[in-house]
Amino acid sequence: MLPDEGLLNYVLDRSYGCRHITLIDPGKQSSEIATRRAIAAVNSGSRMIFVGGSTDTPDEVVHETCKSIQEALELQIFAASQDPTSDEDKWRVPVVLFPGGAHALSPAADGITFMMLMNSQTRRFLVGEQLRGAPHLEKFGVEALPTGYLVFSPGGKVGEVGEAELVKPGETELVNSYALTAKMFGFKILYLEAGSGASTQVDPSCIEAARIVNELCLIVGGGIRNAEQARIAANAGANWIVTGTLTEDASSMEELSQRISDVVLGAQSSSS
Ligand code: 1GP
Repeated sequence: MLPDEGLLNYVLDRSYGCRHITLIDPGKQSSEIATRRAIAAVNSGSRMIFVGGSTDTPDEVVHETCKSIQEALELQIFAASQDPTSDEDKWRVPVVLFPGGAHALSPAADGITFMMLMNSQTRRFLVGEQLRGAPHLEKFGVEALPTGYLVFSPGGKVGEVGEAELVKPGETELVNSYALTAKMFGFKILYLEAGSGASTQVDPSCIEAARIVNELCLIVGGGIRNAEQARIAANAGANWIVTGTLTEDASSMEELSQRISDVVLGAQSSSS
């Protein structure tokens, strides 16, 4: 659901401190399960839903998931509007595509992280997939969020598929150069990614090096599983923290809600 201030303003707004994104991979769960998880995540404090992740999910599956999550959020907004004690705005969170390529698109999404995989060694992920996807997005009217995407070691599947020259811990000057480059290209967002299920999160000194470029909104994800890790990333300068695996391997909705509440608290407890 589109927030009142518009998608980009909502994403760039720093007045809420470090916020949390739940990543739902439609290739790994039915749209019903994805929707139940998204609703539980928003109820526990997530302020955005990303849909995507896998590299081989067909459009129809992505669309079904986006549509189903949007309908469930609308229902929650309606229910909240009937109850004076409940907060309607809590449910007004955007559903944003986080695509693995030009195939995973849906007109039911509020926007898309329109990304250049900046450290890819192949044209396909620098500009090729984008070239194929842009006309569809234009037709759908899905808002593109201009995003630089930088993959750190260990990098996981995205590092491999994207043929990324992985950034290593401590390469702060390199990260600063990437951040400046992202700004000069006109990107509003820089996503620092360690890879889904990564054994180590993005090195906080690298987050700090990107943070020096104050104009950029920093999204940080990959391998974050608890409040302390979220706090570390937020303290280093993350504006948003993404978690995916945390949601997908929870054994129940209660466990999922507890895990997300913890990470949200960790992100919010940051001193920066
Ligand atoms: C992957 O950054 C995201 O693109 C989330 O990673 O699955 O490790 O939370 P996790």
